[in-house]
Amino acid sequence: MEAAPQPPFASVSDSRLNRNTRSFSSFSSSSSLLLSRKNAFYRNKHSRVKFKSSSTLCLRASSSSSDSVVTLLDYGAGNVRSVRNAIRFLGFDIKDVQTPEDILNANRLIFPGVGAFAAAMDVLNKTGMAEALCTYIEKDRPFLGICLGLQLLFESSEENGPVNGLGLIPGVVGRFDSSGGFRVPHIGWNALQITKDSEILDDVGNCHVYFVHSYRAMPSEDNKEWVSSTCNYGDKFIASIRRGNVHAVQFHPEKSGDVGLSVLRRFLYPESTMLKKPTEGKASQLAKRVIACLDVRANDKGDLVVTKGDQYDVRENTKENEVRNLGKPVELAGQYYKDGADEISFLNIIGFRDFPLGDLPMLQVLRLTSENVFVPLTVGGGIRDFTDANGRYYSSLEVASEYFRSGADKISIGSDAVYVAEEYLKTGVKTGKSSLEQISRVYGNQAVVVSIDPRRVYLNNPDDVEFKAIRVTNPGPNGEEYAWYQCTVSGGREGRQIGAYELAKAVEELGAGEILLNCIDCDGQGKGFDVDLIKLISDAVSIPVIASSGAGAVEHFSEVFRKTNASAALAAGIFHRKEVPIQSVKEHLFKGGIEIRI
Ligand code: 1PR
Repeated sequence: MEAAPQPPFASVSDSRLNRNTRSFSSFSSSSSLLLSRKNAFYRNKHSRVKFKSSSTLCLRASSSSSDSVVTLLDYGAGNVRSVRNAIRFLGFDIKDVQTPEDILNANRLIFPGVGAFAAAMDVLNKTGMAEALCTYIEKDRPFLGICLGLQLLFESSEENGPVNGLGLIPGVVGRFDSSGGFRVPHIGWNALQITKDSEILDDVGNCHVYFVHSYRAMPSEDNKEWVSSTCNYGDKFIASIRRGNVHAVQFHPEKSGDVGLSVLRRFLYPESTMLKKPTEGKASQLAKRVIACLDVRANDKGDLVVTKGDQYDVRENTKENEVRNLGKPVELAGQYYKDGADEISFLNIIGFRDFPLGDLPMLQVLRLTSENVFVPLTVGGGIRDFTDANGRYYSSLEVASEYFRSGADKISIGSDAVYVAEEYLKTGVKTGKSSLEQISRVYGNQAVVVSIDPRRVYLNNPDDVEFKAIRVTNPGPNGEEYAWYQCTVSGGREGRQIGAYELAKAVEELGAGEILLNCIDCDGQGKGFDVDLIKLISDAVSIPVIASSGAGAVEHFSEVFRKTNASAALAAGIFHRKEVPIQSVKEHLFKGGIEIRI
């Protein structure tokens, strides 16, 4: 069993997060996050669960009693830190499964399946846990499977298969079909159609929950007695199952904000007297996401700060020429979560020159943020193979793994993806050894974002270059009507001989699950996204594209969603400078009929 966790939202002392002995962040202000959290639970002195509709408290479950312990089946294939954090946040201790007997003896078992189906089944079979799981579930013991933890209950999966599953539920897990224009992986906040009373979904109502997966199980006559909700994404797939005390969800409650926490809470406190919350939201389909991005780097004093550049120049235009400081990373991330950001990205913008695993404060930022922020976290910067000063070699997979272990749900690769794509386009060979291929093989495509940093190069004639050039809406400085988008590396410092279009298509083939599409010309300008570029790339690939750079007003968000196939829009400066709150963006989109998570 793990050591007792920090109380939720305990103030983090500056010493937990410092570089060069300087403090640069504390989470103390984020206690307001908890204070505003509605419907927190508490146990009174008789240890009975009560629901307090606008509680300011989230006390731990009685630590002496065995019902304050949740058994967690983590077979070590990936990041289950978020699930752990959510369980602790709700006041429970965690007992990790070490042997099959731990499963059989559990009072409550959570199985957050991660990684690939075949690899997971292999571990479960070899360790005897598959049999123990079947016995536990057949005895109708309290169980909650999450994501792959739902899929493994079925007969088999097509993922690198067919591969046999636990065989408890009739059906085959198959891949989403992207031929109808639906982007795969299915990433984002989608709506549930609840088909039967499942108790743990009582507060979901018409709210969105967060999905991230490429495979899904389908409802059928044979499994209809299990299905408690479905979701539409191209086809209608199983979003959750429930039979007796056995529950499983395809979405991620630990990443679905307050609504997701309520799902976990209802599983953890089954005998509570909680009232069903009135249905709020208006969810009907996959929502467009609004992402807050935090460019992070050390300033000249060595403090890790959130900064923001103009066209990637992050230094103030003063005599001192210091790095612009817009706040503390953990604190700002907590604030954006509270404000309704659907996702938060941290970009370590000088990761290309520092060794990221030497950058312990950045890892600490992730660890602390993930304790209290229950929406997806992406981290990028410096993910590549690296040999340190002592000659020790670290693979990009090791670097990414450390980010995942520290709380990242997705990693983002910038410069290295450019080198990898260049090599792939030159040789036509997938070596399987590149950062992109290795990380997506181990953690899944959905966990790998490629961040593209292109710069416009204007042309009079599109045939003047070997790269994809397009007619641009706003001609260049000399009246040029065309442009190609040249990829850069090292934070825009070096232009490469590859276009954003060629790069996007290559990295999709190599295993990227999503593209973060910046534009150096628009970055920090507040004049709107580069709609030409975003349309070009989002039409060229079938993975989700995040539009980035240039947001200056709420209208820029509706424009990019109306005119392109972007799945999400990211902004930095307007949020950091408090010019446009996230809620205003959401209200504007909602009023304009664009589906968003409320
Ligand atoms: O190359 O793998 O080490 O990754 C480095 C990462 O850091 C890349 O994702 C790259 O985009 C980012 N980066 C490097 N230098 C800078 C810089 O600004 N000097 N940040 C930088 C780029 C990220 C954008 C920005 C939007 C929105 N900024 O996503 O947040 O343009 O800004 P806005 O709304 O204020 O216009 P590697």
